[in-house]
Amino acid sequence: MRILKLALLAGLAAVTALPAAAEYKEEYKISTVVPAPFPWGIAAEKWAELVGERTDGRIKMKVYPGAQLVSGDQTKEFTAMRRGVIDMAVGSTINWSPQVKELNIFSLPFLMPDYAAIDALTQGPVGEQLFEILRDNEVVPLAWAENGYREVSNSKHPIRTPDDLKGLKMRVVGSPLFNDTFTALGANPTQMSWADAKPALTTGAVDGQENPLSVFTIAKMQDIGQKNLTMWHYVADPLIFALNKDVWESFTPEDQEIVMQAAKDAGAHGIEVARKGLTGDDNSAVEEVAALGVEVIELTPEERQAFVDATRGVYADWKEKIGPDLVNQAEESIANR
Ligand code: X2X
Repeated sequence: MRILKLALLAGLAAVTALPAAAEYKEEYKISTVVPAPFPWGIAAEKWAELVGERTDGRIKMKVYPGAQLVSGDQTKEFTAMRRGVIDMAVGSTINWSPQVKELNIFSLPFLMPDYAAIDALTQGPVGEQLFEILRDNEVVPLAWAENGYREVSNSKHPIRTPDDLKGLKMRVVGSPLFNDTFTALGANPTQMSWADAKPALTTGAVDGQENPLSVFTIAKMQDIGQKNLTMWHYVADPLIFALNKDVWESFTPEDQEIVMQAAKDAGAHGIEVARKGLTGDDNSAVEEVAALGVEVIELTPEERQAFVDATRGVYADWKEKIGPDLVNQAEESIANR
């Protein structure tokens, strides 16, 4: 009798599991720009790992770094995901901002003075509104992670004042906002993908770049001539876990819940890794890069203010383009953080 009951239950389980399993793909591809051990790659790997574990392998996700699913052109990632060429991504707001203009908000120069300000945006009404906009674009956003505060480096000389940027050839990525910011500072910006950035820095085709400290150290930029690094915290780069809408809708409600919770857990882990050695009393990430022979410049509040002043026009201009209501909301969330 007992055996019969068990067999019956097993049969039932098989029947209920079948439709979902049959609909699922062999593998879901997650696009990222950088792999582990960059905090970004770690966050994406963690997502895949947690989903694999929690669905008993029903949903298999694999990370494809280097924006390889879009031939290295990271600013095409969002469109590819929307169209279903890419199933899912852990993507940078910078790389998606050419298609979703509101995502430029995180690249407004000197909007977010500290980590609490980033959190006030991603975890508050601004984050909600941005997720709503992404949903309107046939993409399902689930959670946030972090690339980090983007610091400026170059091969020529230390940067302490806007004047020091004059004439420097800078590699930038994303929307024209980055061109505008560096042009306002007197530099000579060139848009290029991450895949092209390292060769351009190596040959001296460009003098400098801006990226989070973790990207600087893991990519060993000190070895390609980037000897001067200024900690100006001018913008920070949150990451978003998202899926193509049809892929999302193909999952059972139970699996949707698992995929979403796994993204939140992986995001929290990724943020912790991204901020390691950069918060509170722990300045070890900065000390490590200085120990590699890089001249690290920490600006005084007055020195930093000169960069803020030089980019106010760009801020005002892009506040209009992004949407004044959204930016006002961001300013309010930051003031009340
Ligand atoms: O290309 C960059 O600079 C990077 C890796 O930080 C992004 O994808 C935004």
